[in-house]
Amino acid sequence: MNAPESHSDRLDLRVFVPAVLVIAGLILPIIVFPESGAALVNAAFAFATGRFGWLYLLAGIAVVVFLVGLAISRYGNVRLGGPDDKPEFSYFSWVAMIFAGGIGIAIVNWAWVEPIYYFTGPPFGVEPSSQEAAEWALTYGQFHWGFTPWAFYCLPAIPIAYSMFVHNRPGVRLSVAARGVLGRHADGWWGALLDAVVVFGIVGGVGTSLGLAVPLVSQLLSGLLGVSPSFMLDIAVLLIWTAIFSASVWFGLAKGIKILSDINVLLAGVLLVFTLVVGDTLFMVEGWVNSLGKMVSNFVPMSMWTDPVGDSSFWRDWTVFYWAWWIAYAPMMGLFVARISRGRTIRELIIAEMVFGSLGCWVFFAVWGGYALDLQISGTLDVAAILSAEGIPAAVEAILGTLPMSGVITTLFVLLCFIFLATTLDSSAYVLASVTSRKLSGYQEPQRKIRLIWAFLIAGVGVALIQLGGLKPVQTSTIVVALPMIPVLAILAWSLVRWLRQDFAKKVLEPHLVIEDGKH
Ligand code: NM2
Repeated sequence: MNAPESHSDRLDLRVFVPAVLVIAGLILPIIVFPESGAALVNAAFAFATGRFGWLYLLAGIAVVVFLVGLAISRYGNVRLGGPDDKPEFSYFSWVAMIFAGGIGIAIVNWAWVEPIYYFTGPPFGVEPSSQEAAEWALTYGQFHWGFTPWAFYCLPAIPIAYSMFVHNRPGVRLSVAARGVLGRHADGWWGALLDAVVVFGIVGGVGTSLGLAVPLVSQLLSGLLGVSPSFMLDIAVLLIWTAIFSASVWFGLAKGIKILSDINVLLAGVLLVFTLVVGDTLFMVEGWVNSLGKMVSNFVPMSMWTDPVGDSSFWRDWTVFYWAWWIAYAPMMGLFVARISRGRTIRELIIAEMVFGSLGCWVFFAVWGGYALDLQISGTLDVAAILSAEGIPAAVEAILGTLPMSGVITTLFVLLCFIFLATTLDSSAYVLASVTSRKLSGYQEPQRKIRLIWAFLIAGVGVALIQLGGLKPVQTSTIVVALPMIPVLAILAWSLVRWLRQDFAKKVLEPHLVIEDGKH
């Protein structure tokens, strides 16, 4: 283990100040000039997804092919760490942290309602609300939360972990992982720009997640407590959230983030099993099996469907939007997952993300999505009508209301919402603190003080966005940031391949393939 340099964990003002300025510089105008700010951001978004929608799709399938190839190749055996490095966490906690870090409040909103949107507005020119539409509805949920997005999450983690634990380079930053290609520019302006964009992406992303989460939880709480929704309730919800995730980030990886992630996964498991048992179990299970088959056999067409002749908007509105959203979170996830993956092999990392990450999301969509679709098709509850009239929080509340013991279940669900978002926020604050520390090694934790500063900054951005209504433009601009991230992903992959070739080509090829004489 490398002895950390003294003061290496101090706040690095050279990164912290520009990062805060970038956040303020991008968020303040949106809040101060809401109309022109929103118009500008929307134009940038329309440009990115309108002109470059195809690029997001190509990037998606390319990343899947690259990672599957890497996992199968002999480089998959390369251990992210020195010969004495043992994994820091148990397999369950490691996978739980990966899952809970990258999946937040979005899944508890969308798993219930996303299939309903697909059912009423299906792809491939299918008749809305038809049997075919129902099958695609379940399939697309699995696709948009499956291999491709998890591959986006996984890619940056590998070169970052490689730089941290194989090369033992200090600095938990994306620029460090791009060094294989950027060379010494990684320490100069290019590197600084890259890290500033990453910080903005993370703060914008978590700010938006908070903004999505507070209305949902406020709606559910106001129903449960019999109080009417108000600004004070929103702020109370936000304060509880801040207390939970600040505590978790204060206690650090092993005592805070890990424990909260374990609870997160277990509580989600309880609610999923409950829904599976009390709902039409067979419909959900059959729906899942069917949709996995449909996804596998249509994986390439779904991945590359740009509808050039029909020019429908499904692929842009959903696939491109989702790919961009996941890419926006990918640097945060890369930094976080790299930090917790010391001692794992490249193959293990790819399997944990692409297989177990996807599996986790699939279960949510199969069970909650299947349950909601069953309500819709059987006529028990017109979820689609509630969605279009009152929005997602009201639809989720109505769906929860159809479950037996709905009061208890809704209470547990609210608890799950709190924990699910908190586990994304604590990883984000942890990563931001690492990025803005001087030269942290992969063996150190960022200072508590810096972790808390970021926790409060995130909460502050959340309050400002809720209060001043800048949520949508900030979400949109976070997604716009995903476009320049596509070449960055390519640079990271290239860096990794270069390093692997330099460091391991001979080792990987020689010893394993020799058949010793006389042994046959
Ligand atoms: N993703 C998974 O709030 C959240 O759930 C953050 C969103 C990228 C769609 C992650």
